[in-house]
Amino acid sequence: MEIIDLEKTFLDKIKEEIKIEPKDWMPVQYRKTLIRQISQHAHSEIVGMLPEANWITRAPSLKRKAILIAKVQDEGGHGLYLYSAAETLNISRQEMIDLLHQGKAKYSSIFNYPTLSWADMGAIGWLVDGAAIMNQVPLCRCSFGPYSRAMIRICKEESFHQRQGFDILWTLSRGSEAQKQMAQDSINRWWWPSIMMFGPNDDASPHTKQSMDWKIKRFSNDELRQKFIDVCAEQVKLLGLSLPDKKLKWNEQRKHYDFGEIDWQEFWNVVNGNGPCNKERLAARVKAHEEGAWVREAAMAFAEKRASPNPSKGGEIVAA
Ligand code: FAQ
Repeated sequence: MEIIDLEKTFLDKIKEEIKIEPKDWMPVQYRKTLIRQISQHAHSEIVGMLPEANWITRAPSLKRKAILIAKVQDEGGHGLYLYSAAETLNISRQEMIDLLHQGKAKYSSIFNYPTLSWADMGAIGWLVDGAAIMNQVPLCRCSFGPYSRAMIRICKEESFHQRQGFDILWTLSRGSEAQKQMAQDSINRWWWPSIMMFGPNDDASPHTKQSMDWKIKRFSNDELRQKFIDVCAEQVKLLGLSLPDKKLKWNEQRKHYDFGEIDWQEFWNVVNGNGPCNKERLAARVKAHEEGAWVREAAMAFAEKRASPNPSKGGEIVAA
């Protein structure tokens, strides 16, 4: 088939909401965009384990500790489904991880902030997982089959994470004055970085238009950010706490909350590697990867042993 026909078939599928699968023809740039976005997303899940893992040993009860361990483990699982989805686009996991470790691949800006108090586990669940869900539910309808299918399970788990975070803040907000203060301080620190997670404003976002035309993204960065702000502005009232934005105000005409100016200089500073914890996060990932080399080697040796014919059993393939 001529390229022009292949492209028409591809675009017809997009138009008719038929998923693009790994063996289908796709434009080079569509493949590149997906590898970029899915691998960035996978890296975010894996690096995103670090800020919360910091509190596992200091969770205030056995129940909270068990829930936090399960949550952090879920994030690791999300990273693995996403690396697998990206691998169907003809890039290896090792290549993706190398790019992360060399500082060439991005991961979400949010994970470069420190977790200073137990309340941060609540704010991360409520705000960071909340923002992740707002961004990721539309990705369940992404035009690329493996990514959209991975997102279905991820979103179910993220929604549990979001509720557990809200529950932590709810408990603190009904506790002592010091606990209430701790919750408020945490929201104050996590609010602005959370709304930066949606990415630059639409007019400064080079990828949005093409990604929306290809139905990789279903909503723009600003549309999703506004939806998130509208939801949080109401939910924070239930906690009896506030969001740190004096300009946050319901606009009856727009039927949305107006909000203050985002500090884009801070956002780009963090994205470009100069946030409060960028170096620490990357160093922790590189160390974990290096120290885990023996596990990968053992797993490979085991897989090879399982796949090799065993002469003592007449050449049949045996389970080790
Ligand atoms: N941080 O043109 P756009 C989670 C980059 S998972 C860092 O708007 P696009 C779960 C962008 O890559 C959180 N970089 O790009 C969890 C691009 O750079 P490039 C992660 C950012 O792709 C919870 C440049 O700026 N979620 O939280 C950020 O159309 C709790 C221009 O931007 C996903 O990855 C940022 N915030 O839209 C885990 C979701 N924003 O590549 C543990 C999937 C933008 O040209 C604990 N990704 N950049 O050098 C997406 O939906 C999109 O990729 C966006 C960006 C919306 C993030």
